[in-house]
Amino acid sequence: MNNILSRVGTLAAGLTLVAALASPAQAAEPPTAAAGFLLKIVFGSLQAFDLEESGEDEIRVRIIGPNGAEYIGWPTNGDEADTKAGTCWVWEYSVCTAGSTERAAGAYKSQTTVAGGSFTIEVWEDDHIGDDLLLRIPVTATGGYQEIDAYSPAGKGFSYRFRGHLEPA
Ligand SMILES: [Ca+2]
Ligand SMILES: [Ca+2]
Ligand SMILES: [Ca+2]
Repeated sequence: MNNILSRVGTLAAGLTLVAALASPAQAAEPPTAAAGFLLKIVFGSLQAFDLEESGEDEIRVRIIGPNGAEYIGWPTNGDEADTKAGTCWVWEYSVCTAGSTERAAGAYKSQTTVAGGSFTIEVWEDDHIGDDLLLRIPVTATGGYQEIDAYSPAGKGFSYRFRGHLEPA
């Protein structure tokens, strides 16, 4: 995992990092009925209702594995996406509200987990001193199709919504 972690940010765009997010400790646990059943983390859309900054937020999506390893989610080149208020980035499907401006988000890096596996989806805003956490979505995989739907906490001065799901890989 250290090796994978050290390569974050340097992976060539287009290289699919299909990394099982199960930690070695998890893999050593007694098998359950669904052990080893792979689930794909699917990104649907990400809507910016209100920005953290004025003008544009520079955002990125990361997936944090159970051992703390950080994986690039989007943009796949490790950069950030300039986002205006009202923008709704669409990966695989739109759950954008009326009045938003839908934009094709392009590719994201597909990751997999297993039934019972835990990971966290984070959306960050790039800043000069200390980036701003826009969304933090802890997920524990139930083993089947599972919706992921999260809003920024109220009262933060910004508002984002991430939609996605888990599905059998
Ligand atoms: Ca900005
Ligand atoms: Ca910024
Ligand atoms: Ca900021």
